[in-house]
Amino acid sequence: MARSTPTSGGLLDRAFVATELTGPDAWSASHDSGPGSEELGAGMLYYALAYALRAEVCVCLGSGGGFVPRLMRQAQRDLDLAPSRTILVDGADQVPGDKRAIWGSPDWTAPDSWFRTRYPEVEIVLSLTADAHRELFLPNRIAIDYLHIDADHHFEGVRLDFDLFAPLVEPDGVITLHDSSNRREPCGVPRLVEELRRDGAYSVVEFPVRYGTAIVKRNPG
Ligand SMILES: C[S@@+](CCC(N)C(=O)[O-])C[C@H]1O[C@@H](n2cnc3c(N)ncnc32)[C@H](O)[C@@H]1O
Repeated sequence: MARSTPTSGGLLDRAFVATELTGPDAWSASHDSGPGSEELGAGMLYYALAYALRAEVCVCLGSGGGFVPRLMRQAQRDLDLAPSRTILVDGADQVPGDKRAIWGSPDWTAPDSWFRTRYPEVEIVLSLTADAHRELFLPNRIAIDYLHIDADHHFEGVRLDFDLFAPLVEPDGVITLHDSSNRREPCGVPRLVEELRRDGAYSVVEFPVRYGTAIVKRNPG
């Protein structure tokens, strides 16, 4: 699409988006952005939620290229939010091989990777989500303001991640689910969305961006 000439700098620094937020990250395409893109796609939602909520503790479960944690952290940076932390949990090589073959592996595990050198303050936890829950989150009583779930997409996996981590989210906090409209087998996120809607404890709003992003919020009471 042809770009109009902005009369001001615009809300977005397009060059910054392309070099620091999308950069070489191929996984950003799963959020309707793309490597080197000036457009953030669903990334704008992740940034806006962290920013608008002034989310002091952001947690991302699973990330191939660090796209969501970058946007969470960038919102905290732009707000000068201190203290604040963004925690990325990813099992990487600990994920069973058959699941790795389907859902992929992170490209940032090297400490000198593009993502980790640009956002060194994102706390990396190289663990399966259930282990991180038991060994890090529970003993340290970590309360989450904004949680993004994008790890094991099998139904049992995403249901487990939701059941373990949603109770750690503050009453006013939010959760986003990636692949909420991805109905290709064996993706179980749409089934989780259906169950959450049926159970009634949470409100769910789904956005038709690429494979779908659902925003989930606990109902009062
Ligand atoms: C499909 S990729 C995420 C792709 C993506 N939409 C993005 O933004 O990068 C899933 C990630 O979750 C991780 N993962 C899968 N199962 C996991 C588990 N049980 N615990 C922790 N991480 C897991 C994988 O290592 C991978 O990096």
